[in-house]
Amino acid sequence: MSSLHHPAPGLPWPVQRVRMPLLGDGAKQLHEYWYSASPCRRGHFQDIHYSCNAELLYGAIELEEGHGSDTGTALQLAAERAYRQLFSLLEAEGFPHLWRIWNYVPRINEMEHGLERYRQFNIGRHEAFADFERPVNSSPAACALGVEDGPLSIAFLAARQAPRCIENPRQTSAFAYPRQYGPRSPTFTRAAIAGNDILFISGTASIVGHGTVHIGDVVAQTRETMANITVLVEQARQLAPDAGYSLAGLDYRVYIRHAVDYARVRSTLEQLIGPGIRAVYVQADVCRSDLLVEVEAHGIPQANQQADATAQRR
Ligand code: 3EB
Repeated sequence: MSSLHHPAPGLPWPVQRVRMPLLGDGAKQLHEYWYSASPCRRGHFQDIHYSCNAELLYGAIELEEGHGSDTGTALQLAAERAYRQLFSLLEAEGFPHLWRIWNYVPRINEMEHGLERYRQFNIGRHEAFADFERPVNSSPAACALGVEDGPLSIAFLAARQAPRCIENPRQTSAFAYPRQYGPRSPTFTRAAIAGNDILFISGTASIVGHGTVHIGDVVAQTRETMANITVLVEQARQLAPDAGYSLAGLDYRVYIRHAVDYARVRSTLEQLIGPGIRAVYVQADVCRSDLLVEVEAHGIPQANQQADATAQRR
């Protein structure tokens, strides 16, 4: 394998580099790992680097934007190419079910050729879903955030087994957003329970129905976001009653548009979830310019958490 094309030279596994400033005065860098209890096989497929065991595949792709054409802008075509590669790999390796996708899009709110770049990204992504006959109403849990610069970066977890999708009754499903948010809808579900009851909460914001609420008020947006996540967790508890999901038991990633809002967002979340909240705070652009904050999370069943903790103490 050519190290030239490796997304993180020197590391023996696929890596998604998230180019976002960490907020607060903790570490300068953070690493999130997904461990497998069984040995993994590593490979690459076109521009994707991946690692898989018998059940699960984790992959990452970084694409530079090339040139636009008659059929689309450079970003639209890059998004389409990335998702086509991804779906082709999943078909070839037999991991048809996406559990979670992390999308990081450079300059996501910039207007270009008369269309916001997030909306261009949505056209390309939607096109690939259509071509591979993937129904958008069984889309994966996902997030889509803006970074200052760099390549389009997408990471994904896929598996042999389908996840259970959760929509939010307080929100219009994203794949059914009306046209005012762009010519093609986003393709993601609000949350999913996958495998051994891992809960994935997609990027969640201050949206009720399909409209942004509390424009200009970061504290109210944070509260509304948590109201949305609370409803998702309640539904997850009904689907997997033994998993023991709770707001305080999740691991959060919090994307804040303006670094200056960090203290207020953090204290709001600590009030709502508790001072022991496990959260990473980063500065990022959110995919609607009126959204000031977005929160995502994942949850591991309590029984597994205890097993983990026991293993760590040994
Ligand atoms: C929203 O609810 C906020 O385009 O994949 C959240 C999660 C958002 C995923 C995506 C977008 C995406 O519409 C934005």
